[in-house]
Amino acid sequence: MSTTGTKIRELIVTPIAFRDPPLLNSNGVHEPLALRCVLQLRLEDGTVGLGESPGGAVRLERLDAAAKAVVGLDVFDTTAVTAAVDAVLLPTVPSSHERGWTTSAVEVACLDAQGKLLGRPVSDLLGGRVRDSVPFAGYLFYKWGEHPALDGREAVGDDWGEALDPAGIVAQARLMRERYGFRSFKLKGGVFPPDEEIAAIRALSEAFPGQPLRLDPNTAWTVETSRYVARELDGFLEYLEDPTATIAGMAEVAKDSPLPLATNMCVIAWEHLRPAVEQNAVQVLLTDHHYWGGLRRTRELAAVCEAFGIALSMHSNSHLGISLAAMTHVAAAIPHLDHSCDTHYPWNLADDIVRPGVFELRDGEVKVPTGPGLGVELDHEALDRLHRVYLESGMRGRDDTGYMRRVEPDYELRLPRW
Ligand code: GKR
Ligand code: MG
Repeated sequence: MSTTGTKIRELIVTPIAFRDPPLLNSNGVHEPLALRCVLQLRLEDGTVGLGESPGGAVRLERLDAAAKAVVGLDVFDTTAVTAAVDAVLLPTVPSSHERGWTTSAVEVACLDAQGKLLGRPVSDLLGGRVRDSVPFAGYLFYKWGEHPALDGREAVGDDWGEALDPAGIVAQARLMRERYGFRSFKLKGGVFPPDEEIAAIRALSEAFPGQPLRLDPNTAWTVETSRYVARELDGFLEYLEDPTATIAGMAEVAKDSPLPLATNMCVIAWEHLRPAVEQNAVQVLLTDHHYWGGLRRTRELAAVCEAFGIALSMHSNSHLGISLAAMTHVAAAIPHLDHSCDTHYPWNLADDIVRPGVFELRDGEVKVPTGPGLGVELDHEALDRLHRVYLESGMRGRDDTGYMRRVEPDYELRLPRW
């Protein structure tokens, strides 16, 4: 194929804001809006590749810098594209993890464009799919029934209702099952004292016998508390996720934990793998192509994990359909994906920016799109609308703690809390 048409003409980055319910976590509560950036990578022949990245002013600024660095490069030379973006960020962004958020989004857009040029799905560019559909877990959150009235804004409810105790969590899981057919569940913990969250997991286990369950308090616990919870939940969880902070802390817990420990917090860059393996800190890694360097690097990461006997799962943040497409393609191409993937999609899909019809979460799974590239089409009207929401909101970063304090002024962020 000649390279005349495959050069990158421009990268358009559009910041958007979309609705998010009041989901609670160890840092506070989700704000009424979540931020993402949508990437449109236009080639000289007019082909457009799509990408999606977490939003906010800092990430937007980096993506804008990346947009300038990639013009004129060949879309098939993702090594050069990544190197160009990395080089432009390096002087101001020393963390490889942080640079990864930008390089990953650009790589996904390149792969989408490549797939469109070749008429092949992205999973083929990753070596081919080993499964036709990808299992996802129902991601359960403690939550308020509505975003309270604040700053002259009226209260905003949703059709999930309140979930602040074990019965509420079981009811939410039933709704998730009814709407999307999930066959495994993850509970976001770190919100209530550990015994209450242990009770919620036991209630889920009783309501859904035999279904894989996991609990993730996002480092809300000390090593001692983590050990206690691991003992209490032995036999109830497939893994315990980020009970405590740091590789060393997780390694302490792992020493006598009857449960495998998982992370998407202490092993988030290539340089973390060696100490994590040496200390046997984690037995399950939640990959996330959004910061591990893209879809191809995620496949490489999977091979490294396989070599060291670390099982694989997948992390997610609030996201929309381009990200779901990318997650689905890479999960389809990873031979040993040991657990269902996380996704926030049910919480956010009402504001999607891809045209409906391609994706359906059914029986807890998403069919791998077989059309060219990621297999999704941008809904330009939705994109324009959500861009206006972003501009009007004035919101430029995620602040779960600040929002919580505006609603409950005495709230203090403490990690570990218990
Ligand atoms: O959305 O509140 C949340 C989650 O806590 C998210 O921010 C985490 O990144 O889902 C994530 C996790 O598994 O840690
Ligand atoms: Mg997690």
